[in-house]
Amino acid sequence: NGPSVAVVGVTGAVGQEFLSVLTDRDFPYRSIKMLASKRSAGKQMTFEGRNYTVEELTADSFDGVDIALFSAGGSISKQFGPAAVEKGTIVVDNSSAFRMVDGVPLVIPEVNPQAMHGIKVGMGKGALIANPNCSTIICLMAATPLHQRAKVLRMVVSTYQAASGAGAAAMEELELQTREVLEGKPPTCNIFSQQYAFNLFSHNAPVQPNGYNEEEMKLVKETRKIWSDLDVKVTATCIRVPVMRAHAESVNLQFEKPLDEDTAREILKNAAGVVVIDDRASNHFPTPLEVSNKDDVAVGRIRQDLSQEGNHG
Ligand code: 2RA
Repeated sequence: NGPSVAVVGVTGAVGQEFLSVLTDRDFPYRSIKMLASKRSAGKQMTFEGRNYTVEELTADSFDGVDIALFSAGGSISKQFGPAAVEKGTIVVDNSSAFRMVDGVPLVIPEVNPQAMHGIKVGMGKGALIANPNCSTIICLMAATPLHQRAKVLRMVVSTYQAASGAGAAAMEELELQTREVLEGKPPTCNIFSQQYAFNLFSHNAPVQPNGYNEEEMKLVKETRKIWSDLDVKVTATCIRVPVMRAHAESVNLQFEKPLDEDTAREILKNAAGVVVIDDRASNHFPTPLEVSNKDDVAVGRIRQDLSQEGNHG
């Protein structure tokens, strides 16, 4: 029993993660459709002991599908998302296509599940649910429990984003470039316009006239929507670092009410989906290697900001 599921973009990095999460969470599906572009159609794959043929995504793919998980880029979501909703499918979309559209819930389940109120699987009524950008999800998983206690007025975020966020091809490019550089060969730059291995650079998203790139502006806009707080001040700097998986972030929060670091640590320890790794004595804090392939957001380096009045070293 359980709902019928479709994974759109199943051959991509996120599509593969969708499948792992279904397994990890023991998700009780009735059937599953593996959907991808024409290029990948016909590929054979095995999932949970069953063989599947990857099917080409078309407008008819969603007949009888209860839940569709989309991660095949914004244009595919725009083309097929609404068609799926018409067929009564609940679409969970990982692209940026609908995130800022009024009436489309932008949801981090641990943060604002109430935004999905009224959306129910198995009622034959379709709906679109967007999930935020990766940088916003990570940031708000940690910041929201603190925000609920002391209200965040301003947030300064710096990111250290891994290859995985740019997809499977970027991960392959990082590996290939690392080998090429070590062998003294010129690095192949197909996905990024510059050398990635042994380097870092400003995030590859287009830079806007205000000087911020689109990745940075997602943190600004999505935070406001998810917190339903148009006044929260957010500024971000997003950087791509040569790490295979798992983004890291520095998040500096300014609160309306006082909040000491011990209280903040306790709140985070009790927050759903968050683990605290904050061992000053052995200089052990979260690392990408440690959190790769895990669901929880790891938080560490929790401390008062000495530059703020009233905080002493
Ligand atoms: C990245 N925005 O660039 C992506 C992940 N969703 O890492």
